[in-house]
Amino acid sequence: MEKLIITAAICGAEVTKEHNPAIPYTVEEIVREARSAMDAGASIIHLHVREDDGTPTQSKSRFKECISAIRNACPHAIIQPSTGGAVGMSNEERLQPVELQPEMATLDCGTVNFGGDEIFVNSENTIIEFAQKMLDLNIKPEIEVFDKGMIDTALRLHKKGLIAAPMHFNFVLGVNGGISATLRDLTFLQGSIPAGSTFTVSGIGRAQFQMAAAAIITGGHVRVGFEDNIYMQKGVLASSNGELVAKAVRLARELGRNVASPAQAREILGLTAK
Ligand code: KMH
Ligand code: ZN
Repeated sequence: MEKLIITAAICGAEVTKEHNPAIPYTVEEIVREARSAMDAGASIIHLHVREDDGTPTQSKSRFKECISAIRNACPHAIIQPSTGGAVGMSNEERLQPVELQPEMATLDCGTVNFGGDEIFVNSENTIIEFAQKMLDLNIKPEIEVFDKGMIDTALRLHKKGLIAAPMHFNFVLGVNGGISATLRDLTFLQGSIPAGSTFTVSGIGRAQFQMAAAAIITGGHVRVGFEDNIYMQKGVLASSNGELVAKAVRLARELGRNVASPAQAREILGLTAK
């Protein structure tokens, strides 16, 4: 089986220090968390950034500052900025980090309820605009899938030449409003993507490590990190993203799957370091 790529979603846009005091806001904290994840075995840093007070931002200059500081500390990391940002941001705001021409960026392929009154809006025209921009800038999209129809949308865009093959998907399971974190639904998603594609699995909350184990044994890749889950186990907060990555590495070892280095991850994903 292909080596396992571990992505660390170190920050997110929604979780706060009130949930877990280790959530990073400042550049220094973001670097601390990226380094802990890379040292533990991650290859990809899925990156959201914040103002120093924790407010989520998609500011190009804040991303530039954080990316360059992460690169200094972890020169091999694959840095994958979010173009999802936070609920309610405009397309223009959300797209700013792609102007920095990262190797990868996220491409959210549909609208989803996020619980309560929160709706994460991605109209078809938005998805087309974002896909075209990434194609023009030679950025590999990670196709974010919160529900099965989002795969179908990505496949339609692929047919129109807006997303290149081989495609890379992130199955996010367990968001309130999205597909559930069950083996049945994960299998359904896995069976719905074209041969030759790669996929990562992000289980939300307590499903993080159950879904990670399922991904490890079925040839998928794994995302862990504070964006999706802040606990090591019920009632025990993780002290760092590195702790969560280390648990994914232990699972992989126990299940007989080797973990990819960043160079191996680039090879698997067909990336050329920029
Ligand atoms: N924070 C969510 C609204 C992404 O990174 O592309 C969107 C999100 C997905 O996290
Ligand atoms: Zn994200």
